[in-house]
Amino acid sequence: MNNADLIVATLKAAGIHRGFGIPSGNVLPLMEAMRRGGLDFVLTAHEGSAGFAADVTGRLTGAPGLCIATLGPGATNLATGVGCALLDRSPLIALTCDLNTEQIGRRIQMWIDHHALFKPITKATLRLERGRIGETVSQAIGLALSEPMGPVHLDLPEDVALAPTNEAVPPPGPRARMAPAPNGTIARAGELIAGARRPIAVIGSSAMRLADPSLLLRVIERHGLPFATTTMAKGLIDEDHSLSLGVIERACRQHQRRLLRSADLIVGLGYDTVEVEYEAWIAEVPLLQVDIEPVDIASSVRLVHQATGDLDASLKQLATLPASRNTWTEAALAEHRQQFQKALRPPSPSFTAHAAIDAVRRALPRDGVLSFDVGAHTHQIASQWSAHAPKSFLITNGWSSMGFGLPGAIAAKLARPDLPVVCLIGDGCFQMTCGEVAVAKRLGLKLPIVVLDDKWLALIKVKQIRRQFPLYGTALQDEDYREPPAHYFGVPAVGVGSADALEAAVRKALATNGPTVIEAVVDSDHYVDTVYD
Ligand SMILES: Cc1ncc(C[n+]2csc(CCOP(=O)(O)OP(=O)(O)O)c2C)c(N)n1
Ligand SMILES: [Mg+2]
Repeated sequence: MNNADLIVATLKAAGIHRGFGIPSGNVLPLMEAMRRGGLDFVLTAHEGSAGFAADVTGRLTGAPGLCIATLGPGATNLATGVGCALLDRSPLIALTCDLNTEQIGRRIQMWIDHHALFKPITKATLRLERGRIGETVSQAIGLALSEPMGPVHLDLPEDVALAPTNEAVPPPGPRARMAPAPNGTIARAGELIAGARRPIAVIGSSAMRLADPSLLLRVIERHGLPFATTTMAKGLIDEDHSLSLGVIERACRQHQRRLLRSADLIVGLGYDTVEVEYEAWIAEVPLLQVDIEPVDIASSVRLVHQATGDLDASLKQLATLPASRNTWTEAALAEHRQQFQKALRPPSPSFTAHAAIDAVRRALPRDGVLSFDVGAHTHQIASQWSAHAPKSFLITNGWSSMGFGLPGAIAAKLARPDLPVVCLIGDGCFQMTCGEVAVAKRLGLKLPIVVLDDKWLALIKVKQIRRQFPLYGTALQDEDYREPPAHYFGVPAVGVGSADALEAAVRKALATNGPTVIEAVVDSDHYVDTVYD
């Protein structure tokens, strides 16, 4: 056994079954160990995508995602995906394969200091050294999985990878549990909830990592709390619930702000301000925060109390306190939901982006997984989509990088082959990551890839309009629309110009082996009203 074999065995023992990346000569010893050891290497088109795919794998499997790159430019490409795992709090191991130990630090082709590169975008960056391989990989896994979860970087010199070892494969370490919130803090939280007449809970992305997400529903129902969510927390409770208010701070956010500001208590449940700061929307409403980290707020925010500690433990306690009551009525909440959803769909004779998103929702079964991307479409999808289950609504909002959607969908389909998965992305994001279409093809993934072709980097166009800048540098396509080619990289491509045609195309693609690119030619002019209201 060499050190590369030991690394592979240690990763496998932690439940890691695949790694995404792009090789070079320096990576080959590790890849050979992966082949021998039965840890799949998934070749991506870009290392950034490997990072996003590993992030999503971490979210869905509970074991850290793994991504692999060569030195220098491989590492810098990988960095974009690794940063995603930092700000979206996903467990991830980023492995860079380096020169031989004695060459490190010299002026040699491709070499840069990987530890300096990864320091600001990881929880730790560690050197793999002879004799300390098992403990270092175990340490990295433990750190990635401790709250707040995140990425850890490991640098593997080629000679270390190839060196024989007699270290034993370390057993998987115990999962670090956070301490519960200090005694009495949850009881106080319960008193505040019981004393409020118009409380609203806002569920955030820390709750995505609950061991038992059903605790959220128990708290909400116990105390009759109307609940909204951040973008990433959608689906943790079925949005068809009668207490559901939908997402905050996305399309038609003023509707949501008006309601939130009419509350007399906001209860942040796992609310991580990395998605959106409280001061953006909370105004004067008192805040009760229940999360894993102390709250990060501007001085304007009226924090009345916070309970910081293990979120499962906090919610379990909240769910067993005596039930509380408030003055909200189901009718008022239903009316609000209906007005919000109506505002998101301004009528238009053309094939709108909102109609396209609804068509995709209709075609994807309730339990299906959506992976989407960053742009104006993100705002529209977040507000308009109804999510019904945890881990069914995949997006980056802490990192908010274009290029997440397609590798995210590929990783989701690999992790959950039993579930239907749809990728829904803007044309700008498609242009950034279209090479991954070939990856989906090679892997034989049943995957509709819906591209919202609106000819613009629409989010930036809308910002130009709002700020009265002339439109410049944001158009993606000047010429008139042309039907897409018959295929991209052997993946069939179809153009659709209506909601019905899109729905039919997605249904057909979900029943077809392999991926399908569906280009939906949409009119996104309504974003000026819906996305920035
Ligand atoms: C890596 C990266 N570069 C730039 C941005 C800024 N940005 C956010 S949305 C967007 C436009 C996305 O265009 P498209 O995919 O067509 O989506 P649309 O806004 O048209 O829905 C840009 C450039 C970003 N978030 N990430
Ligand atoms: Mg666009």
